Amino acid sequence: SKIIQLKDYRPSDFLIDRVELDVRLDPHATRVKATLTIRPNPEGRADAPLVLDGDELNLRSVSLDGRALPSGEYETGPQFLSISQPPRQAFTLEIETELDPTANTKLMGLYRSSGNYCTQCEADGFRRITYFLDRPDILSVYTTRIEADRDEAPVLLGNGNPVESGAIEGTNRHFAIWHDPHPKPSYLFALVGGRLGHVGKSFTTMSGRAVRLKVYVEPGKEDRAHYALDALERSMRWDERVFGREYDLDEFNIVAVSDFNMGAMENKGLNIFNDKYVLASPETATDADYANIEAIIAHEYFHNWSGNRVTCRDWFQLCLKEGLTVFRDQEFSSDERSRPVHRIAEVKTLRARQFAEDASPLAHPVRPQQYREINNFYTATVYEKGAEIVRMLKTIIGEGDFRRGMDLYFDRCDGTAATVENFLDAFATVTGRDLSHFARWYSQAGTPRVTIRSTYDEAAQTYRLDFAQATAPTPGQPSKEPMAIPVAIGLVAQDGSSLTATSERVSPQGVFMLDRAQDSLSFSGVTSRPVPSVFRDFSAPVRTSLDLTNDDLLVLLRHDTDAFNRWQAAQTVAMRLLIGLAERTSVPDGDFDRLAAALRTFLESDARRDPAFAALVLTLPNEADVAQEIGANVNPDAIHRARRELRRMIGTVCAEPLLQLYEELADQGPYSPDAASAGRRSLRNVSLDLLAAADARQGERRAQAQFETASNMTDRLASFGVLMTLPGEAREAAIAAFGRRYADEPLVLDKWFTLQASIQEDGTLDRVRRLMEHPAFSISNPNRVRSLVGSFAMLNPTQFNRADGQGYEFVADMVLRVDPLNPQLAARLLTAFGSWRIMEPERLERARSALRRIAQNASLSRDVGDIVQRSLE
Ligand code: HT7
Ligand code: ZN
Repeated sequence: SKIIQLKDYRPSDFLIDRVELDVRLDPHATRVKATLTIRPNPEGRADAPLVLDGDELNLRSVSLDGRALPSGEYETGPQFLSISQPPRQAFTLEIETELDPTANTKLMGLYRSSGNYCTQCEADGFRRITYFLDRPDILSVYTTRIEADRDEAPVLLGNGNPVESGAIEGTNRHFAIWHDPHPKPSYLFALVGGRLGHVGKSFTTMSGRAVRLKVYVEPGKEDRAHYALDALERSMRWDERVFGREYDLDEFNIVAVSDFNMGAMENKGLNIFNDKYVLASPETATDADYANIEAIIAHEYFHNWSGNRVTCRDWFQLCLKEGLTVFRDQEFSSDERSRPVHRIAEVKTLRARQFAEDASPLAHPVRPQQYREINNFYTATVYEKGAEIVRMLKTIIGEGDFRRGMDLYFDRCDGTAATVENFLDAFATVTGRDLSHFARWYSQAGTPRVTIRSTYDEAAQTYRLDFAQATAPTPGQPSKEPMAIPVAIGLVAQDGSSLTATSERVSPQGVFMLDRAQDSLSFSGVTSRPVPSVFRDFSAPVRTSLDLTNDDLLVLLRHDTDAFNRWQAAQTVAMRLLIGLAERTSVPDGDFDRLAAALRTFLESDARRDPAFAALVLTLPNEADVAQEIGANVNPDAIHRARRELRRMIGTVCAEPLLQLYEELADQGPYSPDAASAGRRSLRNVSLDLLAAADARQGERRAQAQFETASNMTDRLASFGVLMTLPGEAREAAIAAFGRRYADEPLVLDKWFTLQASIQEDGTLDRVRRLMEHPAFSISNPNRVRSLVGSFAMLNPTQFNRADGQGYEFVADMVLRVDPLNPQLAARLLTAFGSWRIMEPERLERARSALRRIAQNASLSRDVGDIVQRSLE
């Protein structure tokens, strides 16, 4: 299929200034009348035909300036409508199409979820509603009239402001008209019709305008929408305070739906959400769910400026809105919660998803240069690495210039479809800097590795760090250039006292710019051999090799003023031990003892100050991280055994303080999702897990008791998770009890599916197969498929990567089964094969043959075809 290239971009030959849509909702025969005001683009070609995009559309009629077009004057198929000789001045095109939203299982365009009508147009779903110039640089003012049966769809929502609504006399139907004054690309179009309850409140913007905020959910679940509404209000206030951005319509509506391909969608004034990221109650949602809801509500709201008011010229610029908006939502969560704790969580996700992607056959630049299927580029690289680039920019130019640059960017680009160059230009203007080397972060794929060697000269009291950077080849980029890497750095004395050493190459903010392949940094006035603390707060998305001993690292754990690097130090030591255990290379016993002892001291002296941070320090790198770090010839069983063994050792040495914390941190008072309370729960639950790793029988009793008496989902699920690691009757009883208790709660059953699919035992594949027959499972609901099949593929390294290849074959079967229904979902599942090339030879061959079996299928979607082809290259 066709490859689309960034270098081929050219402006559209036509513009569409106004779109009037008249949508008559019907389960199988929805009628859409689109009246488009079109004119030739002065920047386009003069004699070009008008070619509109379509996808699976039924054309009913087409007329131009009020005249029905005879069939000789246009050409059409399900994928296009073209007029070879359109007028050379402005004209009106009226197109009528008919759709079957009930038959739409792809969840793109207009579809039904639990009987309600909703839309998803990003990236190219609008062409499934009407023929259009479905590209993000076509900005139009939309008016939408929606008509529906009153019983079927009492609530009718569109983009923008409500204009009019009423009954259609003599029928049981009614209508609503919405007008959105802000020109927008078609991917931000949305409508909703259905039976929905809501919660709402009024918000007064910084300039004093009143905005009605509403969150719509399944009737009866309104009490679970308050947290989302509160998060929305806090997001709006934050964007005013931190970025000076105000909301620009009279209403802001959020609708939760049960069938959704991704997390949520930022349609102008009408965000549509996967209900998993809206609905929350203490009994059904965990602390992590609350944090996700807050982050995603904020993310979609922040798109109103970074994405909607300033949109993307083309889909190659996706990171322009996504990377920037992830950065903004991360900053929001950091301000609302604990900054260091949030930073660690961000980096854990980045490493698990983006570093893995960058090391896989699917690696691509943050701004790709080509794609076959754009839906496959909503990736960790575009989102998470895209956010890291924005953060590095801020680190390099400083807070004041960053804000001035953002203001200039919004100012210059408001109402336009912009590029990454436009974004960087704003910062180049305010700082007077040349950012062309920095811009390489957008075009060069792969995670740089920075190697650092240290030399201390006691006589001269100098300390030197030698840096080298290198990036491994990625698909299409065999050789790499050096990157501009901000290294936030400090020196820590062995006894923890502060060091006043200086280097002129380190900025007053403590940042050294590494922009060559090799460079050195010298400090003078260093009175004793220090421990370097580099990449503080994870100042750049790189991997690091440092010549520090474990003892040096434990000094950092104890004394570093940078919380991120305290955590990182413990992770690095643990990673070394895990790799040693997994590869059976010799690790001196003393090394285990010293880590366990350091953690014990930490628990006794420090854990209570910041329980959330302590919980992170006590959580070992996960098995996939260890596999990544090993990088080749991986045996997942050995890694699993190693991690279990290290947990057991730490649980044993730290049993006393862990038990004390477990008892001390017991649930007090009613549940609150705030970060401090969540932090206490997380430390307590990490303690529960380590104690169970050290003593299975006692651990089982403790987990069982917590499971039965828990007063909130966080504690219940954590104890359920611990029970999953302990085979036996107690576990099976808990599984049955959980299943019965939440039989009518699909989102809670998703957690139940996930935890069972994650059991690292031989029987799990059969268990997953059986669960696919469970009445709550549905192959057409993305949340169900992701929680059962996706979790098996992504969260169960030993069973997905079974030595006999059955894990791969099962996931391949599922990809082939889901593909005809929902290609996007199938393609996502398939990305679980991302790490197949790092496996040991036997597994590697089995994974290859499963991938080949998929590739040989004649009727693959473009989505799956693209992923399987790139995975095998
Ligand atoms: N901008 C949104 C992306 C999205 C999406 C993309 C493809 C198919 C379905 C989709 N649903 C949402 C989400 C976001 O980043 O805010
Ligand atoms: Zn987004």
